[in-house]
Amino acid sequence: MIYTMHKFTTRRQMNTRTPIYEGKAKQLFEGPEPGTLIARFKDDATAFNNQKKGTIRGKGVINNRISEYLMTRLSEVGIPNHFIRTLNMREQLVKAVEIVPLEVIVRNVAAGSFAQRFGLEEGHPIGMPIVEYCLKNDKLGDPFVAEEHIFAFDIADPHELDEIRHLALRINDYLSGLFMGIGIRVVDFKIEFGRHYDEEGRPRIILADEISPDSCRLWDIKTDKKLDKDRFRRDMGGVEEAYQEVAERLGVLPKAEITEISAEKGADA
Ligand code: ADP
Ligand code: AIR
Ligand code: ASP
Repeated sequence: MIYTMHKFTTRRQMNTRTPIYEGKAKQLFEGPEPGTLIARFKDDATAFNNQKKGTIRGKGVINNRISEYLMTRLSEVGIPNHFIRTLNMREQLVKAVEIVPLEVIVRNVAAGSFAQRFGLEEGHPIGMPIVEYCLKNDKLGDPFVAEEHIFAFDIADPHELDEIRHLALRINDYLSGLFMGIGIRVVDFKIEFGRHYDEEGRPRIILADEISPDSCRLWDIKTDKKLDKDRFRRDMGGVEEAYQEVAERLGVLPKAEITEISAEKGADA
């Protein structure tokens, strides 16, 4: 209800603003102050590097809220990140960073491409969390890269990569505990980092982009029910409901608002 006014503002603004970047799941606009950006979360969903396309109704609203919530909690435990504040149902203000073009993946349980690569059943436990790096390049299919590639191609220096790995593992610890508390296992996730420059022009590595059911594998602890984008990737049905369930369990979207989102026609038009 409290979002009604913002909703209209957003739609009007959308007609006059030009994104500076149009991604698969988000648009980026210039922010109101220098060094800021507005991230607008869309309902568009893609998988397998854009080969499969669709819409998940209400996803943008839910991911905006979930990402806000998780980034705020992570700030509280000292994980630096780009989130500044929520602007409306689909938009948040973030610090503009120079993205380190890596998809940083942390895995706790075998699933997806990892299960395939090593011939493991999905759900097979991994002895310790594993951090993997893929080059963020859709045209090349986000190829897997080793640390040596990262240094040789000047994607990040050893000090930065140390920081990225250290933060990724801390984020994994924190998220695993937080989701455990609501009966969800964090199977794996993808995060992105960027360089944020302070007033003296010194770069600092901070967490950027989003953390949401688009970027994580989240399974119900008791039933192993998938509550994430795999439902879309694998045509499992119940996609919207899964995103809603994560939001509800986290307590970030009251049921009444979820009903409103579900009923919204052309929410992302
Ligand atoms: P993609 O580019 O992979 O299609 P999205 O649709 O989510 O992904 O678009 C968001 C884009 O914004 C991503 O390319 C991501 O790297 C970039 N990004 C995320 N956070 C920031 C930030 N704080 N500053 C600059 N770029 C960012
Ligand atoms: N991921 C990777 N690229 C985009 C995304 N969202 C995420 C998946 C999964 C993890 O990274 O959502 O949580 C590992 O994906 P995969 O396909 O390599 O097993
Ligand atoms: N986000 C990537 C894509 O849009 C990969 C994925 O989520 O499957 O294709």
